[in-house]
Amino acid sequence: MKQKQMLRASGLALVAGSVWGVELPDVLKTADGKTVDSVTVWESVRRPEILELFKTQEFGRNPVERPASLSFEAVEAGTEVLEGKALRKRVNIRYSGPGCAGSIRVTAFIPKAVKPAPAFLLICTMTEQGSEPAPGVKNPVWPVEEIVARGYAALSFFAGDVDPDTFDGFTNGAHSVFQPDPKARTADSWGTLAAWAWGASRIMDWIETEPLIDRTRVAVIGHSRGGKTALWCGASDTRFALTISNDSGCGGAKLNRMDLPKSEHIARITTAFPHWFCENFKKYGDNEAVLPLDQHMLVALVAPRLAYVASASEDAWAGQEGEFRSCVLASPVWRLYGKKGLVGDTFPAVAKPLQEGCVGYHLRAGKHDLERYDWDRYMDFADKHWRSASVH
Ligand code: GTR
Repeated sequence: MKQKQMLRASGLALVAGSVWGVELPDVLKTADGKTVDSVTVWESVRRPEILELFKTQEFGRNPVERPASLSFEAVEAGTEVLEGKALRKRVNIRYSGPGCAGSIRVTAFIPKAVKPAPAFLLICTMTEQGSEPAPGVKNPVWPVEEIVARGYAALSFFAGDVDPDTFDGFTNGAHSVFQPDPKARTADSWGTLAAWAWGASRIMDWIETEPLIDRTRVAVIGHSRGGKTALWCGASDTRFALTISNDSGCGGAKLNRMDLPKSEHIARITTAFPHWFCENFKKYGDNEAVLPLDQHMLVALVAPRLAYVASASEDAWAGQEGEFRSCVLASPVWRLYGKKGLVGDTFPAVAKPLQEGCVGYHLRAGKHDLERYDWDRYMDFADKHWRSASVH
C-alpha cells in the first residue's frame, strides 16, 4: 500500500472533494472537469461515464445482457407452504450461447396475503442448500418465514448455478456459455461477480412475467462477496428498486483509498480471488491512487433508487468506516434529484441505524455475517420507503 496516498481514518476532518485530505474522484464532476448540476447531465453524461469505469476497470463487461435464448421452465407451479401463508414456486431459468447451455434454479416463497407482493432476491453465495431452508429449520441467513410474515416474497438462487466460485480459467459456468474460448478474453471481460449479477438480472426477467410479484418493488441483496455482487447488480440494472449490500468490504462498498489497517485491499483480493473481477482491476493493487473510480461512485449509480449498506462491528476486514463513507460521499447524487441520500455523516454507534433518507446504513454488533438483526433492519427500511402493509 502506498500509505501516503491512502486515507487515514483517525479523526481528520472531512473537507470538500476529499476525505481526510486525500483526493477522491468527485462523483459530480465529469471526466472533462465539468460540475454536474442537473439530473439531465448526471443521466446523460456522468452516470454513463461511471458505469463504463466499473465495467472496464472493476467487474468487467458482460458479453450479453438478456440472451435471445432465455426461457423460463416452471418446475413447481405453486405449492401451499408455511401453513398456507405462502405459495412456493420453482423455476429454471434456461439459456444457451455459442459455448453450451446453462440454467439457474430459482425458488420463490410468495405471501398469499399481499398481491402483488414486493420481494427480496437473495444472491446466495454460501452453500447450495443455504438458498432454500429445509422445512421447520430456522436459517438466520435466509429467514423465509419472517420475510413472508412481513408481506414480502422471498426469492433466492445459488450463485454457483451461474458460475462456480473457483478460479477455473473461465472455462465453466456462464463464461463458457457465452465465451467458449477463454483465450479471446480481454482485460475488461467479465469476472465471476459480474456473472452472478447477470444471473440476478435474468431472475428479474422472470419476475417481470410473474403477476404475483410487484416488479416495481424488488430488492436485490447479498452478503460479503454476494454484497459486492448485489451492489454491481443494483448499480447496473435499474429495474431493482432497492440494493442491499451486507458486509461487502473491498470491491463492494468500502473506499479503496481509505487506509484502514486491518482491512482487505485490492492487491490481496485480486490475488486470493483472481476470478472475481476483470483483469484490469489487478493493476490497481498497491496503486489505489491512480484508480479512476472509488466505491462511493458504485453506490451513487443506484440513485435515485434506494440503497442500503451495512457493516458488522467485528468485521474490520470489510473496513466498516470505508463502507459508511461511501454512502456519505454518494449522497450528493440523491440530492440532485431533490431526495435525501444518507441522513447523517457521523459514523454511527452499533445498533443505531440511519434510515431516514434513500440511503440506509447500520452497524450491527458482531461478526462478518448476515443475521436476523440485518434482515429486520432491511425490512424496516423497505416498509418505511415502500409503505408496504405488514401482515403479521
Ligand atoms: C473473504 C474475502 C472478502 C469477502 C469474504 C466472503 O475471504 O476476502 O472479500 O468477500 O471472503 O465473501 O465471505
